[in-house]
Amino acid sequence: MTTVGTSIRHSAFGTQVRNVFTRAQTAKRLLTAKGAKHAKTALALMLALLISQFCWSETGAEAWLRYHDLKTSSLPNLVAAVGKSAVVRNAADELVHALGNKPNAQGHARQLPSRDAFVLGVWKDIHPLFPELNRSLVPHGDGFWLKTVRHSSAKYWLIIGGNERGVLYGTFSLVERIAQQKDVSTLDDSQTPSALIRWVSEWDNVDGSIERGYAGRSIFFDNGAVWSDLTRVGKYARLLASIGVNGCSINNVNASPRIVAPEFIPQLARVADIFRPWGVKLAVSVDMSSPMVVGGLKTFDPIDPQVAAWWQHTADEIYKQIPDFGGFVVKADSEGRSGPSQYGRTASDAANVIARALKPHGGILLYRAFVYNHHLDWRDPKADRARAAYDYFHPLDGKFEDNVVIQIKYGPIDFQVREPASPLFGAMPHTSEAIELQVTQEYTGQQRHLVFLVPMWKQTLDFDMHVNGVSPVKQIIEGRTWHRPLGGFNTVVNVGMDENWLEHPLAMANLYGYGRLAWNPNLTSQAIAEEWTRLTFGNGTQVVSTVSQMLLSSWHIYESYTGPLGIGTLTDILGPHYGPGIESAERNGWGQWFRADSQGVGMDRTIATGTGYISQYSPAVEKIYEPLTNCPDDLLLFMHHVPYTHVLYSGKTAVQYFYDSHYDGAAQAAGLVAQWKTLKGQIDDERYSETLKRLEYQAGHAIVWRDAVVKWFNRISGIPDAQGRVGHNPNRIEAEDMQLSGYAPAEVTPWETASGGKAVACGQSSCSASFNFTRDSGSYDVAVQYFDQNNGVSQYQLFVNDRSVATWAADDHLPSDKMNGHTSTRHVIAGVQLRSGDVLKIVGRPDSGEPAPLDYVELISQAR
Ligand code: GCW
Repeated sequence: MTTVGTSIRHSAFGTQVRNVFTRAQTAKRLLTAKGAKHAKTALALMLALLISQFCWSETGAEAWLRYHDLKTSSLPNLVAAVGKSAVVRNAADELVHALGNKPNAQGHARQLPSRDAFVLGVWKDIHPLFPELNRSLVPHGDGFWLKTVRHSSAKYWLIIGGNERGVLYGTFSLVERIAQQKDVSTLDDSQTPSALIRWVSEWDNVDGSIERGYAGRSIFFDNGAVWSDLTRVGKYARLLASIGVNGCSINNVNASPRIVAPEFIPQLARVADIFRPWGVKLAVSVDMSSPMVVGGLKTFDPIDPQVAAWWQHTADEIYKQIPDFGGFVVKADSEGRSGPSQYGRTASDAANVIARALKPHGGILLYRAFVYNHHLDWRDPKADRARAAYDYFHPLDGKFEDNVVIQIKYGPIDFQVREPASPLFGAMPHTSEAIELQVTQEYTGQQRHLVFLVPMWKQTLDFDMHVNGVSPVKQIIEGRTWHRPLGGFNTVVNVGMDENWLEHPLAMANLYGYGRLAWNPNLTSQAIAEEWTRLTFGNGTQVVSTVSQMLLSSWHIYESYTGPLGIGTLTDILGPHYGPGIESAERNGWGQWFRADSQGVGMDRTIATGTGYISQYSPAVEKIYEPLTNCPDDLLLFMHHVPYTHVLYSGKTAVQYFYDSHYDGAAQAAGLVAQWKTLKGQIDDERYSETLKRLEYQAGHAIVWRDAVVKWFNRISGIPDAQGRVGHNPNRIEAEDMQLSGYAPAEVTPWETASGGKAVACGQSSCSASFNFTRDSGSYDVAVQYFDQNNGVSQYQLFVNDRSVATWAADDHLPSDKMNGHTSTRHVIAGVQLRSGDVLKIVGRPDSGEPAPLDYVELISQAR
C-alpha cells in the first residue's frame, strides 16, 4: 500500500522534489466521528455508523475546514511538494490531511512521480518541471495558479504559487472546491489577491483579557506573558491562512508599552514561529509612550533624536529575533492614549519616526485614523465627531513615509450598524490607506445576535467616492486609484478560548467573509454566504439555501430593531455597547449624538445649515447627501435633522417608519428561529441546538430593543403609532401589577428598558408573584421576562395552580449587574394548557447580588 520515494536533486534546475505518499482510507474517514476511534471488526464499523447517524455532534472548532464531505475517489492519492520551503511543505500536509489520509510514508523522489499526483510549489521550482506552462498566467506575490496538465501517461494537479504563501492559498482553495463538490477534474484558474495587506487584529491584553472580545479569554496571553502552550495559536493561524490572511497583530491597540520590552520580544518570537508555516506575519500594537515607559527616556517626543534611536534599536532587536516581523499598529491621541499632540507634533511626525525604524527591515506601520476629541461640546451645533478623522489627517496627506498606511474605520464614527463610507478614503491621494472592519460584533450584537456583516462591508467597499473618475473605496485601499505602493484591510477579530472561536456558531461566517473579501472584494455576499455554509454545514440543498438566506437577511433585521434610518446603534454607549440605552449617546462629550427633541431627530451635517461634514466628500457625493430630497432614507438621520413628520421615500413619516421597522425587525428575528428549526436533523445536534439557543435568545432580546426604542420615541415625539401597538400590550401582565409576596416594585434605569417602566425585585430568600388567568381556555406560550444579571444565578419556577410547570436559572453571562437593556431576558415555556380561573405563580429565589428580578409575563395564544 505504501511506496516510499527516494530523494534526488534535479541538478539542472537545482530543484528538490519531495514526495508525500499517501493512500486513500475511506473507511477510516467514516470512523472519524467522535466516539468511533477503532474499527477492528465489521461489527465495530456498523456500530460506529449507527452512532454517527443518531448523535452526530460537532463543536465548531474546525470551523470551515471540516473536510467531512470530501469525495476524493477520482483524485490522486499522491502529493508531491517541490522545494524546501516549510510553508509549501505545510501546504502538502494540509492537502494530505484534507484528502482523508495519513501520510503513510514520506520520502524524496528524484523525478516527478509517474502516476497521477498533486504537485505543489512556487513558480520558479515548478516551471523547470513543466516548461510548457505559459508564463503569462503566472501569479504575482501571494497569488496562485491551479492547473491540470498531462505528462506522458500521468495527470498532474498543479498548485503553483507566486510565492510560498500562494502555494498555501492555492491548496486551501483547491480543497475548498473539493469540499463544495465542485468539479476539479480540469483546472486553469489563476488568482491574485486584491491587496497586499490582509491582516487581522486582536485586542488582547497581556493579562489575558480581551477588549470587546465575546468568546472567552486570550489565546495568546495569560497573566502578563505569552502562553507556554500555543497549540490554539497554530490552529488559528491555519484558519487565517485558509482565507488568505497574511498578518496578525496580536495585542490591543490600547497597547501595553511592555509588549516591546526586551524581555517580551523572545515571547513574541515564539508566536511568530507558530505563525510562520502558515504564512501569517506577526505584528503588534505599540504605545507612543514606549520610549519613556520601557526605554526610560525623559520624553517620547517623536522628533527627539533619542526617541528615534530608541525606536530604531527596538525594531532592530525585534527583527533580529523575528526576521519576517510584519510591523506595528498605532493608536495615538485617541480616547486618552498618549500621542504626538502632547508635544505639539502631528500624526505624521509620530508615524514617521516609527516607520523609519521599520523600513530597513521591510516592516510597515498601520497608523489608525481613529483620532477624535471625546470631550466635544454637545451644545455647539457645529461640533461633530464624524468630521475628526478627515480634519486631522487630510492636511497631512503626502507627509508620511511610504511604509506608513493610514488605517481608517469604515465609517466616520465607530463601527455602527450603518454609517456612510468615511470621507477620508477619498482625501489622501499621496498616502497609502487600509480599511478597518470589525468581525467582533461590538455594536452589532456581540455574537449573541446573528449579524452577517459582509453585505454591510461591501456597501462601503463598493461606494464610489468620485475622487478620480470611478473610485470605489475598494479600489482606493487596494492602492489602484492613486498608484500607492501599499494598502489593504485590517479587521478586529477577537477570537477567544471558546472552542468554536467566536461563541455564536454562525459568527464565523464573518471571519470567513472578511478573508474572502480582502482577497477579492468583488465577490458577492451571496456567494460568500453559500460557500461558508457549504464548508461549515455541508452541501445539502436546504441547508445551503436556508442558512445563507438567514445570513443575508440578518444585518437588515438587526438594523431594523436597533437603529434604522442611519441614526446609529441606539445602544448604551457609556456601558458595554450591547442592549438599548438610548439617551446615553446624547448630551455628553463622546459625540455619538442623534439630537432628538420633541420636534425632530437627526444630526444636521449639511453644508448649508449643519456641521459641514458633507463638504468632506467630493462634489458628486455631496450631491447625494446634501439635498434632503436626494439623501437615501437609510442614511437620512446621519446627514439631516428632520421633523418626526418628515415623509420618507416609502411614503411613511419618519416616526411611523421607526415604529414599523422595530415591530417588523423583531418579528423577523423570531422568523430566524422558525427558519433554523426547519434544519433539525440536517445539522449535527450540537451545533443545531447551540445555534437555536442563541436565535431564541435573540428573538427575545429583539423585543426588548423594539419596546425600548418605540416607547422612547413615542414619549419624546408625542406622536402615536398609527397601528396602536406602542404602549399597548394586551397579552402582558406587568410584574408590578401581580399579587406580590416578598417582591417589591423596583425602578429600572434607563426607564425604557422595563415594560411599564418598572420591575419587581426580591429582597429575601424567596418571593412570588401571581395572577389569575382570565382569558379563553387553551394552549399558550408563557413568556416570562426577567433580568439576568451577572452578579448571581437566581432560580425561577413557574406554577399553574400550585403545579410546577417549569424551572430555570438566570445563569447567562450578560454584560451588566443591573436591571437594564443588557440583562432583560425572556424565558418561554411553550404550549402550556391554561383554563380560565387558573392561578399562575412565579417563584423567584435570589442569589448573591441578583434579586430574582421580574418584568412581566406575556401569554401568547396558540389558537389560530
Ligand atoms: O469602538 C471603540 C471601542 C474601544 C476601542 C476603540 C478603538 C480599543 O469601544 O474599545 O478601543 O473603539 O477602536 O480604538
